[in-house]
Amino acid sequence: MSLLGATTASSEPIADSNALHSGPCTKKLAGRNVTLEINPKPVRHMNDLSFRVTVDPSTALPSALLLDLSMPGMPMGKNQVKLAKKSPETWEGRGVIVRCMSGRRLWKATVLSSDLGNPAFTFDVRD
Ligand SMILES: [Cu+2]
Repeated sequence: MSLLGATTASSEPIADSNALHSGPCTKKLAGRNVTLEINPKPVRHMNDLSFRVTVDPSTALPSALLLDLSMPGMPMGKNQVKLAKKSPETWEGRGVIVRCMSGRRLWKATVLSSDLGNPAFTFDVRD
């Protein structure tokens, strides 16, 4: 069965940060600015991706952070990218986003850190 041309259900969540395709996206949480940048752009499936999280202020954070990649409302298997501290305020890691068999493209990247309030960024992934 081909899923090409499948229409998007109106109940499907909408990306809040297609800005990720053109530049970094920032959230203010727990008194800090948390910025996610994904390269190369646009973000595509099955591509070797670089994830960079910048935190300001960056005090009292661990030397590694975990970035959880998921699809809102759909179990896709665990996909977590370990982000290593590269400078006093940046953490970086590499990962791949698989193509969803349903044809949906909305993904969510959550920085798993209670210190940061677990900031989440949703974005569409291009073919
Ligand atoms: Cu999926």
